[in-house]
Amino acid sequence: MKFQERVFSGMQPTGSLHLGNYLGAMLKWIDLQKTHDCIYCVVDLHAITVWQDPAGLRQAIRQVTAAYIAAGLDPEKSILFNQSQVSAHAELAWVFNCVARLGWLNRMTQFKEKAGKDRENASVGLYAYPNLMAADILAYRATHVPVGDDQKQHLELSRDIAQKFNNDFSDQIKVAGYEEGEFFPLPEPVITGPATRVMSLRDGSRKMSKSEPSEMSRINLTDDNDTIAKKVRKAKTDPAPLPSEVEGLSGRPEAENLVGIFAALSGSEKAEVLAEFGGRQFSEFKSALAELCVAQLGPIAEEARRRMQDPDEIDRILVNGADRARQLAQPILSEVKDILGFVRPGS
Ligand code: AQP
Repeated sequence: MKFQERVFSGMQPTGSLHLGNYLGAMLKWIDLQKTHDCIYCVVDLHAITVWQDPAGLRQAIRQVTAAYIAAGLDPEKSILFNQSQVSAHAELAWVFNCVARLGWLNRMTQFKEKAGKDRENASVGLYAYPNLMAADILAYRATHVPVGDDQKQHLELSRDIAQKFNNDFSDQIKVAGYEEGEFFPLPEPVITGPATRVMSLRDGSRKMSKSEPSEMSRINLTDDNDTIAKKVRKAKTDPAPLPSEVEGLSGRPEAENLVGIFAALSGSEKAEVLAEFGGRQFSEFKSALAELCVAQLGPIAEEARRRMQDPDEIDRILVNGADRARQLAQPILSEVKDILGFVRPGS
């Protein structure tokens, strides 16, 4: 069976979204709306895998939603909702907890990084996070998942889970009228463009991240124009001028990061950026980059702020999106229950 192409992706409401989220994922989300059926989610169930202050979480869910829409996500065209409103995510995640193997989860580098040395004290949810992510995607039989490079390993695990489910229940899947091994698609990561892993502005070896303590390490989608320009001006660089060729960026992570950001924001490639700025000093390049960041991100921040003044409207959008999402996920979940042998009304 050829699966109908469908896009799913999500972001955690664990703080303000940043330039890494925008370039690594959101720009692609917006682009894919033109060609695909898209489902975009504020993944609040994922957020609580680490402690969240409840009032802060509620605010962050609305803020992330406002940022999505301000960046160009159309909630009429795409389905936009917060994960906890659609119980199919949690239900299917439990099924996948029983499909995925401990050995698979033990290999996940993000758990190791996030749990750190205090592994014994990490939540079970943080460990099982990739199973919930597989459920998010497969509850809609999504075929394409636009994400940043850091999610590649989790996506591979989603594929393994889909494949194992298809194999483990192949007889029941055939009885349900599907071709062998074709109940769930194996979702494809969409990790493209010059900024699939945006690095910290203070340290070119660390990913730009919401949870990094230094505010100067990232550009938030809520920053005002002066703050954006200041952060770019103060970004760490090395003393040499920019190279003229992409190869000249190797071993210069901060330079490579800034050139990648410039390329992604201007819709070009690193080579084109270096063709223009090669041989020039960082001071000159940073002025141009600051201008570009302000021109692109400033209006998003302003529109998100405007939308945050009407939280009821944001909540209405999320409730409506959740209704649409439920209609897609429920029949798939019912089929999963039948395949597993659960008894339910009409089974
Ligand atoms: N630095 C990045 N460069 C490119 N893409 C990135 N993404 C995140 N950081 C970068 C992509 O953004 C999407 C949503 O990420 P998330 O909010 O679900 O969680 P995360 O990857 O854990 O993001 P953070 O900022 O690092 O959050 P914290 O600090 O809370 O862990 C994903 O597609 C991700 O790839």
